[in-house]
Amino acid sequence: MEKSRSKLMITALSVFVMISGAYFVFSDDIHAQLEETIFVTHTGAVISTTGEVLDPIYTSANMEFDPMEYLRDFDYGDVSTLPDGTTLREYTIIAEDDGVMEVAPGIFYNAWTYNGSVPGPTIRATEGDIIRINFINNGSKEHTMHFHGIHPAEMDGVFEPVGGNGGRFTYEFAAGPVGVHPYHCHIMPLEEHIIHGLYGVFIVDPKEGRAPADEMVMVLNGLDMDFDGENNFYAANTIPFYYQHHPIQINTDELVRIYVVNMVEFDPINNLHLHGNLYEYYPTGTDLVPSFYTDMITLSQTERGIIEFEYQFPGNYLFHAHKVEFSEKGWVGIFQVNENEDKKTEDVDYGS
Ligand SMILES: [Cu+2]
Repeated sequence: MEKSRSKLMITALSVFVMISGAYFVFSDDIHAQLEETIFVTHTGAVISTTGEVLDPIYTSANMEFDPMEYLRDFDYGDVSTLPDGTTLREYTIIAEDDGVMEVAPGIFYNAWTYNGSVPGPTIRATEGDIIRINFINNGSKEHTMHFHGIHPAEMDGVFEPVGGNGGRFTYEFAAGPVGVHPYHCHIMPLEEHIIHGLYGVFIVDPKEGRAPADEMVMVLNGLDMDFDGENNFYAANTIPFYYQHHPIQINTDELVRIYVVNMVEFDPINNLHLHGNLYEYYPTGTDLVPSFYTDMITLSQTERGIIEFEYQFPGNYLFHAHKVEFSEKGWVGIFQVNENEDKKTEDVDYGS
């Protein structure tokens, strides 16, 4: 009798512990689910919801971005010659922060842009050219342009915030050093201004030039759709999976040169793996002699370089992050290597 009573008490006690445990586990979830968020949309409407907030899903898409066009598009500016013979390259860059871009079917991103795209235009010059940028901030927040490279402090785009609604600033400096550099907004909170899209690529060519090549720009970027400090998608040039669905056409026996810049925030590293080949790698592009011959580079925030390769055999070859999570969330593409009719040599029968 005594034995069965204590057994009953133990059973009752364990049921109580289980139920209370379950309450503590589930009550947090329930409260989290019921938490209301109130916010103002870009159209001025006040929305209250207990659901997950994507910013903003209710305005229409108003941005066009073609990753294939961006890939090989270099902006040399309006060119003139100064009295001392130096080349002057002038640009007008307009910042905005109310863009909405459909980055995947039905998935909209609140993009902040330089000249209406993410990334902004690829600014290209020869070492020693004078770069003059007429910067206009048509956004609602303060923005700047901060270039990586060598220039005076007041041209660094950090301590001179440019006010929204038409604020202006003229950045002027000599292009240098030779290489590939990022530019981006440098207003705090920096992560927010970068993750929304205010960045681009600045290429400084050596005076003697580089060997002729099929040249491209790849900005490796992440998209934090719900702005919780974690990326939901990854890409080369903004649109997840774009170059997998639209393979980049290149030719056998033709030099390909890619200016690669890693702008992924939040994740400490990114990387780039090429299939069926290896490439010469020039870190930051500052040297004309490659540092590595590899099929894998690892890049931290704003780390960049130039990769060069030629394909011997035609066919489809993947390139992607070997951080598999990133490739499965969009950072993957294909080079479709076509037989180079100009350089076609004797056919060799491999593998038979
Ligand atoms: Cu900004």
